Amino acid sequence: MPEINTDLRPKVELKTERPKLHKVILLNDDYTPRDFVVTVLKSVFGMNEGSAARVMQTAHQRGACVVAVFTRDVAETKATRATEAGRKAGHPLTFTTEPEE
Ligand code: TYC
Repeated sequence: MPEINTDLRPKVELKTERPKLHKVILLNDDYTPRDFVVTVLKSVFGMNEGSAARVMQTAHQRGACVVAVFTRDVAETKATRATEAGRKAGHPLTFTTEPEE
């Protein structure tokens, strides 16, 4: 005997989408002192000396380096703060953001 579905409640699918993550990217330039880059990475991104030095060195050698990923708001706020720290000290240091695929 075929069974008949007697449940008349509409099926509600609950979907909670994960917010898309955004990368903060450090760009190399020819002028910002290496120590300054490391100091900004430590203060804005909470990195330790070793990780900050590695990220700085990678950007220096390859032109850019992903610092970390965050939700869009946090990524943009941190990139702006870090870039402004450079401007305030007269350096062209630049951080950008881009969505992760
Ligand atoms: N290239 C800079 C120099 O030689 C140092 C530097 C490294 C600047 C990484 C920016 O994202 C950067 N003084």
